[in-house]
Amino acid sequence: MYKPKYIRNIAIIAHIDHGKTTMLDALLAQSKIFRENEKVPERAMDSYDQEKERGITIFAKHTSLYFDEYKINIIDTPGHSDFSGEVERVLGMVNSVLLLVDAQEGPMPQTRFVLSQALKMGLCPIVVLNKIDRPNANPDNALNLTFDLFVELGATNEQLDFAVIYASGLGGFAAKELTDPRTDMRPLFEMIIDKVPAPPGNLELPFLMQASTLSYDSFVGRLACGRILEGTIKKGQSLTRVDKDGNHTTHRIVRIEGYLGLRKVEMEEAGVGDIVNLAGIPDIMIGDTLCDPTQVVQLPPIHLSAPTRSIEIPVYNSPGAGRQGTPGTMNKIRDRLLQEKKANISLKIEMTRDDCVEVCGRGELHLAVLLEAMRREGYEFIISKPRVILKDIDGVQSEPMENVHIEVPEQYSGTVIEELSRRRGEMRHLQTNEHGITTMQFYTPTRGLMGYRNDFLTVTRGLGILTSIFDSYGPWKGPIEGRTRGVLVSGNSGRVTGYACFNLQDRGTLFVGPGTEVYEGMVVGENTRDNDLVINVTKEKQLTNIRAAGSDENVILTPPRQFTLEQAIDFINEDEVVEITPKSLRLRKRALSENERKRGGK
Ligand SMILES: Nc1nc2c(ncn2[C@@H]2O[C@H](COP(=O)(O)OP(=O)(O)OP(=O)(O)O)[C@@H](O)[C@H]2O)c(=O)[nH]1
Ligand SMILES: [Mg+2]
Repeated sequence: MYKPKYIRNIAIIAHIDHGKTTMLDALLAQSKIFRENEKVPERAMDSYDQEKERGITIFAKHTSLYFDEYKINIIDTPGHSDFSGEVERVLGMVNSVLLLVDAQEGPMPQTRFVLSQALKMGLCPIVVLNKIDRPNANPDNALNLTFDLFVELGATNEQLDFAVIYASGLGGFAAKELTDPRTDMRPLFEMIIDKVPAPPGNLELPFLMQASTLSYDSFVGRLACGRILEGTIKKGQSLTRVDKDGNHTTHRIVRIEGYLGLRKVEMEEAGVGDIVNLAGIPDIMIGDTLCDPTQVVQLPPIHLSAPTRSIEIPVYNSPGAGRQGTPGTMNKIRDRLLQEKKANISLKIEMTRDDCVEVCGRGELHLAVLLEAMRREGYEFIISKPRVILKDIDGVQSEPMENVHIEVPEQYSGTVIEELSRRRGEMRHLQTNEHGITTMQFYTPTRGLMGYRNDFLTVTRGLGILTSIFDSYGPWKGPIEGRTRGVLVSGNSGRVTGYACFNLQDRGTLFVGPGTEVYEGMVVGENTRDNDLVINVTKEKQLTNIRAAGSDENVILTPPRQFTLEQAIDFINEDEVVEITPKSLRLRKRALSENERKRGGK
């Protein structure tokens, strides 16, 4: 007989890279759902292609495992602040969270955000001081700082009395005390069973669930995932779906799905407290209520913070349009984005104009993941520079402000401070530790951070860490000058020659190498000066009598700078666009509209 008291629902939350997905690997590996000789792949839950490539979690995902007679439903969440909507969305499904804190780094900006969300939901977190195997781990200090953070965020007494455990996901062990033997994950499993409350709800009441996540299966279509709040459901039974506008439709549930480790399992029935996927409601949306047809109710919508920046996908009219992919007609792009809007609720898509679509998201990476997915599906399109979404708050023009956390080797701190101050950042904290690493915190307009990430990496020679997270809307900070350097623009079409590159490399940094096809108006490099410069990158060496055979191959070229999609988005100015095709990523100049010219391109 199914008993909700043997269910535990928990999410793993933390700052980026604090080890959530690796922790899940260890829990999966030790929950006896794998055969003896079966290995859990590294970061098994990061199953989406872009997650594997980028080494970060993008979507929240759940799985189920068993420990003794308990079924534990665990949700892995992303730590990057661009995907914080994923965390907000799933907290309603769980009854507690594992708050992972890197024992070396201590709490970081996203720790603060995810913890504040969990506390607001009334959850009592379990604090896991993770990565205690690291050489400079200082779990006591990390614990003190975490406690301070709870206090600062207004935790209740019950929340402040949190359970603590020390662990290493990589090492596959957890320990209640630092002096305990470090054997396996059993202490963490036991703590989850002991401290996480069993889900509330009544098996006898009519069925009730809210769709918190959607997934898709080519056979049964869209599946709604959520925690069953009341009652039970059997395959073949009918349910009423209530959408956000209060409309009712009734559907037969054709499949109930759960997980067992990395495998999907079909279930004949499911009951209150369990987290399941239901198929049979073709156009279900996130936030919709599913209930018994005899007792229709509407649950309050899932609230997510609004996006802070937007980009435009204008009509595509480049010289190369359609050569490498599906020509991006506005209608096709619109259809694709509408599809996205159904599942990706932290994105907002505006289709108010004929000549472009506006996509609003939380950050460059959030937008880049969608654009990259479209590109891989064969779409070809252009995008404009992101803009922040402004708001009128009590008659005051306001803009999004972010908390920026920076760690750099001490010698670079001066340049960073100078640049962020120019970008209207206010320094809130500055400290250099015994290892010569300077930690800084700034309160900065989102606008001021745009275009800064590339620069930051160059200036700190890739050794700096910059994370930022939306804080709140604040009064407009006045004009901020963007990129301080101009670009090199190709004045003609053709193939880039090594000869031209060699002669031009003193002018700045090239983005193209010999053999690349370019066209007029394409941005092919960054100027060392502040103006834009039209250049000829296709110039051939004049044949002369003294030319030695093969001399062209002997020139030594600096390798061109390659952009990732989010770096390209970060780099461009208002009068430039990124052209995205399945095979390439190009930057180019675009004509400004009359209105934009009046605004001065800002
Ligand atoms: N030393 C040590 N390294 C760890 C441990 N757990 C994870 N790591 C490393 O930390 C990095 C990030 O691990 P992930 O598990 O992907 O972190 P995450 O929290 O899931 O990251 P996001 O999903 O992107 O927020 C990887 O390089 C891991 O190998 C640990 O216990 N000890
Ligand atoms: Mg992860």
